[in-house]
Order: sequence, then structure tokens, then C-alpha cells
Amino acid sequence: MEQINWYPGHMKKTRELIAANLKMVDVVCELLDARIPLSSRNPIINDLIINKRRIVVLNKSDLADPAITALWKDHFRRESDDVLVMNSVIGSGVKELLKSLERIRDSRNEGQVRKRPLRLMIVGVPNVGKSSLINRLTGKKGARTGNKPGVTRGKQWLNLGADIQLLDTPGILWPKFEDPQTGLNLAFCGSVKDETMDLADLALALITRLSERHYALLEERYHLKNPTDTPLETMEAIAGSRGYLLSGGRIDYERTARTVLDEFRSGTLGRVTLEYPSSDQH
Ligand SMILES: Nc1nc2c(ncn2[C@@H]2O[C@H](COP(=O)(O)OP(=O)(O)O)[C@@H](O)[C@H]2O)c(=O)[nH]1
Ligand SMILES: [Mg+2]
Repeated sequence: MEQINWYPGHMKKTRELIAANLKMVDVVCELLDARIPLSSRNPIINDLIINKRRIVVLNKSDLADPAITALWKDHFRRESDDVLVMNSVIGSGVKELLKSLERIRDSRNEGQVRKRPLRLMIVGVPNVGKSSLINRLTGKKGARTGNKPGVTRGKQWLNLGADIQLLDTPGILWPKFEDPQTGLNLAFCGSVKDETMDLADLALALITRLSERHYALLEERYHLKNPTDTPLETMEAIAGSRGYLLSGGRIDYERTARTVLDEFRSGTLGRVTLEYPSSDQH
């Protein structure tokens, strides 16, 4: 997992670096986590990529509720003509991305004497799947085009097809961390260091959240019998049904927490989206 300690000076430098890279590209591919599209969005992204063609990618769609992902797709269509649903590990959605890029390339070059290559960069907060997507896009053959005049030293362009070039280093933006709900969403999805919070508290918060709309998933997975249980009682029932007990029959909260978090993050519990587009934004 990619972990970065963000501090104001680092954020300022990152912002400047990305702004400089943006000058060299025609298209920005913004990766979001389909389970938490708003929480996984960098707070300044809209200011940064003003006047740039943007492709919004809802990644990790295999872990999200497909019906809600469809709603998010409509939502983000208000910002971009190209909104794609992706699983960057197995590569679903990658073909569509290349098609979008070809279409944008051709429309830009239409009627032009000199056909210019389309250049793009991938941006997103840590762990959203940027490296996985770059690997998928380039495969083993990720041919580097080398430095060319006008390109900042050290930058490498990877050929993705005829006249489509990808900047080899993605823009890693800081996550939102002002509001506690966003922080929890990122933590539930495994996008922030687990060591920064108590695992049992985090799992209890997740169980609380899942109990609101997805109690049936917990009920089925852990053979629960009392839907009226409090979240803490539910956690204890999970420990009971799994036999996660310590000497003297005490509940092993740590192990129970680890299991619930792992099974949520891996999608074993089911495909769950934690954020819904609000209907009052139309
Ligand atoms: N299930 C699933 N996991 C993903 C997907 N994309 C990335 N991951 C996983 O998420 C973690 C972070 O991915 P990575 O590409 O390193 O993210 P980066 O920090 O943005 O470069 C890795 O464990 C990936 O295997 C996806 O679409 N679906
Ligand atoms: Mg990476």
C-alpha cells in the first residue's frame, strides 16, 4: 500500500508538480474509488484541471454496487463526457478508455495538417489503482518514447497506441482529511494507514455503517440471528460465530475487527457502495 505523510509543504510541491505536468498533457484521467467517489476525490482537483479535457474513471467497480455505480456514472457525466467504469486489476474498462482516447485524438486532429499525438496523465489519491491501470495500459510492452525537446527532463512517455502517449508517473494527490466521515470512508476502504486508528473502533464503525443499509450481508456472512442487536452486540456475535475467543472465553475483538475489515475490503462480504449521489444536485 502506498502511504504518504502529507504536510502543507509537500502538498504545495505536489500541486506545483502536477500543475507543471498538466501543461504537457491534453487529457487528465481522474481515478476515483467507485465505493466512495466523493471521499476518494482530491479536494483541489477541480481547481487544478480547469480547462482540461477530463476522463473520470470509477475504479474498483468490482467491489462496488453496480446499480449505484450507474447512478454515479450519470452524476459525473455532468462534469465529463467520458465517464468509465473500471477494474484496473483485471483490465475491464480499459478498452473503453482507449476508445475514448482515440475519439478525442481524432476530433482534435480533424482538419489539422499536422497530426499531434494525444498526451494524457493519470491522477488520483493513493491506492485508488493508478499503478494497476498504468500496468494494464502498457502491459509488458510499455514502450518508452524517451525524452524529447520540450519535455521536462526525466519525464517518460509511454506509447498506448497510434499517437496516444501516457506520462509514466501518475499524479499522486492527497486525500481529503478534513472531515471525519470522509476519513472513515477512506479507512473502511483501506486507503489510509490502519495503524493510525484503533482497529476494533474502526471495525465497529464499519459494522455500524453496514447495519444501516446492508445488515443482510452481515447476517448472511456471519450467521447472525438478532437483527435488533446494537453494533457492538453484532460484533460480539460475529466473534462468537467465528469462535474468535481468547483464554477464559473473552472476545478477541482484534481478530474479529481484522476479519470484518478484510472481508469488506476484499469484497467477500459483498459489493457495497458507501456513498450515494445526492438527488438534490440535479
Ligand atoms: N478489487 C480491485 N482492486 C484494485 C483495483 N485497482 C487497484 N486495486 C488494488 O488496490 C491496491 C492499490 O492499487 P495501486 O494500483 O497500487 O494504487 P495506486 O496507489 O493508485 O497506484 C492494490 O492492492 C491493487 O491490487 C480494482 O479495480 N479492483
Ligand atoms: Mg502507485
